[in-house]
Amino acid sequence: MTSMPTVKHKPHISSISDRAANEAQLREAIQAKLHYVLGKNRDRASHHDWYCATALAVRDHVIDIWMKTDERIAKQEKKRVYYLSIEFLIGRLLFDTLTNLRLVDAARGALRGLGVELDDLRRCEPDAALGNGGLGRLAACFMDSMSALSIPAFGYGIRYENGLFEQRIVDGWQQELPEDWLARGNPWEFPRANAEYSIGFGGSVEYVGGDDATARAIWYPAETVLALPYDTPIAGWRGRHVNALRLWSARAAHPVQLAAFNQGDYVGAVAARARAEAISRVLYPNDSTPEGQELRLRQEYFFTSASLQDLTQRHVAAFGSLETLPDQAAVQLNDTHPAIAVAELMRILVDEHDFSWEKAWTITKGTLNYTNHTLLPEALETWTVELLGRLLPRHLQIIYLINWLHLQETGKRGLTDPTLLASVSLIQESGEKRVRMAHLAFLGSASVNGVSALHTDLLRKTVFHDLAETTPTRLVNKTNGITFRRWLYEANQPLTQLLVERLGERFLDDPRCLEEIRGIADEPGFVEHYRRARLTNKARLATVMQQATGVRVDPHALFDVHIKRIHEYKRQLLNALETIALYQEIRSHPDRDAVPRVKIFAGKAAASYDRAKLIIKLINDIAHVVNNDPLVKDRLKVVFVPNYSASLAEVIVPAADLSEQISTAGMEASGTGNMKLALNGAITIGTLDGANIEISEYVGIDNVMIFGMTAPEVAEKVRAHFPGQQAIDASPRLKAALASLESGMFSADDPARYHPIVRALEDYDRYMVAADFDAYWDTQRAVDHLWQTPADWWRMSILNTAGTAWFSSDRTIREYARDIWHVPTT
Ligand code: 26V
Repeated sequence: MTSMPTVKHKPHISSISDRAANEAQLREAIQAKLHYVLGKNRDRASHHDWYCATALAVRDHVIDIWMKTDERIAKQEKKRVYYLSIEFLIGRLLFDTLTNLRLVDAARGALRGLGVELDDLRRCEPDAALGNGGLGRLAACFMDSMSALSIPAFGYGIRYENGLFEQRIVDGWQQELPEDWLARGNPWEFPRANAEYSIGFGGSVEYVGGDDATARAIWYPAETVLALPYDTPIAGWRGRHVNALRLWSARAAHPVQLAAFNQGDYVGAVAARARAEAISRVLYPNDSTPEGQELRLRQEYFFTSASLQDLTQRHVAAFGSLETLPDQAAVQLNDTHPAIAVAELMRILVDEHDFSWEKAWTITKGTLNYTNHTLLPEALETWTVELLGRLLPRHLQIIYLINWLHLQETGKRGLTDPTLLASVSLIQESGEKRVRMAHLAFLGSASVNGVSALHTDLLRKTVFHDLAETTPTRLVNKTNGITFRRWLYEANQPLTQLLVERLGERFLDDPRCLEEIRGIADEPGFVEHYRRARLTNKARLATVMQQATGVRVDPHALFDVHIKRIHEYKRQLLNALETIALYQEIRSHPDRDAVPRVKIFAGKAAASYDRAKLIIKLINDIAHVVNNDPLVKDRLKVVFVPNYSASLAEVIVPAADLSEQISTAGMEASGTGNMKLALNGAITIGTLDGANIEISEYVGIDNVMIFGMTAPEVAEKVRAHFPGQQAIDASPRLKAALASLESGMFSADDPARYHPIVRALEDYDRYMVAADFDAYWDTQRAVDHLWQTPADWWRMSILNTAGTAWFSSDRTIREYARDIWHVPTT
């Protein structure tokens, strides 16, 4: 693990002696904002008004630091990092910013003096849900860590007008409603009118000559869209450094087509505008297959081109020529969504800055880096040559030339086997010709990384097997991490307070000292406080769940938590089937004691993913039957908490006793929820998948509950098209659970509802739900047993908190900085 030093700088605002001054100053500032900016009278101000006034007052502090940071960076000519991501799942910013500036108590006091509770305001802020799940949340954690470590960085993405849809559960089914986070304004963003760029689409290309290997060209796009930047300051820990998250919004170059307008064609006159502005209208689901999504490709090119134009222009302004770009800029491509950057940077260098192809290629490969986030074949992006050529004709030419030179190079190395050449080609030739974006990103990057040890290992063995063979050092691992500021200090104040009491404030700066609590994992006083902190969090979650679903639960029961996107590979179905089996066990032994358990589920399914939506309905159907069965009493409760979000996770994570990380081995690239839950002391029940493996290494294999097949075992069964029927026949318990689904026990209104699920398992158990069922059941019973020995349970739980310091995104970012970006950190 790389070192995480203690505080070196004078904190901007932190000491307790400053608190009274800060409080008085903040109170005054909040009142002034309410009065002069919002034009509101104190007596008539709503919670939302107070929220806005507080955000604006806090923002002033952020701006002061932001300006100083910018000055410092410009003066020192530091290398900059650019993080390109089509998703940033930021969540709320008020409390986060207050935490990082160490102003929480001052703000609380200031507001109290005005008769307002900070915690009421906190909930007024809508989540910036500009992401689907792990990938977007990782980008947000990285933004926090880059600021914390004083890395001069920009996040670049899209300012979606509608973030991830709102999920309602109606009669057990998911319904999607549009989300409208900007409806009441956004105090955190700054539009920057001085940095707009034109983004071209379609049209034709004219050659104007060049060196041997290339021909410089002029692209005449048929359509131009404007990219307008909105900057959100991201304040780092202790307010030492502020970076910008720059999100692009699409505007039509010509809002109204005058010719059409003058002819009375009012709809036609604004049609181009609607088409242009659709680009930043709505976030796409990342986990449904992108079939014919022209708009998605437009989004990808739109934000990639705007970002590259912006950063190259900044570089030229400072250094005169793009020749030195790799020395001054490191660009990280978050998955393949910005992979068109490889062709776009080449276009900028060759067509606009007159570089030779060879020189341009050296600069491109020295500047770009790529992170892969999935192995699932259906998730690897490809675009048909037809669509790419129609939308980006110049880029397709560049891609073909890159490929031609790459295949020539491969041939020169003596690698001439046609199967090998087909596998390393940028163009997939089987069926309709498609461009492989992961291959393009791989070739155009200095460094390519996976997001957990297992994932990187599998990348080397599968997707990039042949590409990595010729450039073995290009592929590296950077295991994901999470920001402890949001996921411990903010989300779990009772536990944080206890840890500060025991370890001192230094723990907030250097979480590695969490290791020290290993020594007190058996100390009754500490255990009791740790347990009470959890109980406080569970009581809070119980209230939230009752308000949301009407289901009452006992905070003393075991809270078994499965929260993430709903996807077959994440196996919520396995958990649901075990729930049915557990219910049947309770019913057949009504007088036996059982460990009281609350099964908590939350997560959204992509709107078009029917099977995932059926699984949500199944969980709700099971909940309905179980929760209303008087025989069950408090032994089992099932809750599906609607509308999962970053903010909801902040309430659920600190209240979890058990963390469900049960993806089919080899399918979850890393997972980051697993880290959040372990840090907060939940014990993992999980497979040997993604970062679960590293979690079990760091917390100790005896402190996690591992079960199920390994990735190689799964791969073999997948190859053999494993029929689940075999496993079902061997497991009376699974058989009984499936029989109850077949009989309509959980769907009296539609007895056939779950037949497709049963049939699919019997036929081809692609996700090994049947194959892993018995192992999962047995491990759950071992969990019951452990719960009945509280001393062991709490020891194990504490050792999870003690052992997860390595999963701080500060550690991850230090590794990126050292090995990929080559920039210093504090
Ligand atoms: C995309 C698709 C598209 C087609 C249908 C199936 C499918 C399934 C998953 C995806 C997600 C692709 C990228 C992604 O979000 N990966 C997630 O990245 C996280 C951060 O590295 C990581 O923790 C998760 O394990 C990984 O799934």
